[in-house]
Amino acid sequence: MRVVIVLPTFNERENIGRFLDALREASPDIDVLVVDDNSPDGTAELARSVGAVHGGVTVLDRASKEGLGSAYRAGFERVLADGYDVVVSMDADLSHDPAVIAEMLRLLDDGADAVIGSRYVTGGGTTDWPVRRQLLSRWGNAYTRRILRLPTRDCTSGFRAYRASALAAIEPGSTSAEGYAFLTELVRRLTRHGYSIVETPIIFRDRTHGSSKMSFAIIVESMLLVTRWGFGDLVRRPQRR
Ligand SMILES: Nc1nc2c(ncn2[C@@H]2O[C@H](COP(=O)(O)OP(=O)(O)OP(=O)(O)O)[C@@H](O)[C@H]2O)c(=O)[nH]1
Ligand SMILES: [Mg+2]
Repeated sequence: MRVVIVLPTFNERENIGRFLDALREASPDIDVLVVDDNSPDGTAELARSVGAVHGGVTVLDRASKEGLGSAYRAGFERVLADGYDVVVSMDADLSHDPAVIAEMLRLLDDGADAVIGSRYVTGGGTTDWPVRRQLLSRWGNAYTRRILRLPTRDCTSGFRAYRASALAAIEPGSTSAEGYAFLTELVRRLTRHGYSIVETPIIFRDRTHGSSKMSFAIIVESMLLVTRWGFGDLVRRPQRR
């Protein structure tokens, strides 16, 4: 089974080396595609030099910072064309523990089409997050789940594994969201296509190096898109009966 991690990075120089080291320790055979948006701090060069030592690391260089959704679209397009069997997504800031990947692969093997590393199922959680960040994420996820009638407790976790055939079928290239709403958009499409999504608990650790790219605009985009999708569903629903 050929597995690849799509790893979007922007200014993760302090994390990328540590991330690749930890990944190689946990999963020596998994390839990595770093999708870097021309980070001014030299993340891409460092990823290349550490990657040359470890092997199996490719860097996709993009011209400028275009957002998480756009980075994933480019990365997914590349790895799906390359014929991988499983596509994993992770953050580069050490918030996601690479040791969990083995469990995700086991769940795919058991028949899941996608596995979400979930903070909001029993055994999952976040550490070191300020209360306002915890509330925002919890409230946002509860709202998203309810208004879009999604089966998952954590719709915005970036730590996931997809069966490549399922990911290709939902056509990530035609999504529109720029921020983390992109992740909700994929859950929504997987659900609509009838794919099985399994959540496995993760403990999300807040980054200790580098700075967050979360912005007010990204939060607003997510709330507006979720609300718009939800109302769209409401208008369409009676016609489907
Ligand atoms: N290529 C690319 N990567 C990005 C972009 N924005 C964020 N990332 C990366 O995507 C991953 C997750 O980023 P975010 O979900 O925005 O959150 P964050 O910056 O880690 O902020 P925290 O909330 O503190 O975790 C990290 O590896 C970031 O470096 C972007 O515009 N382009
Ligand atoms: Mg992060």
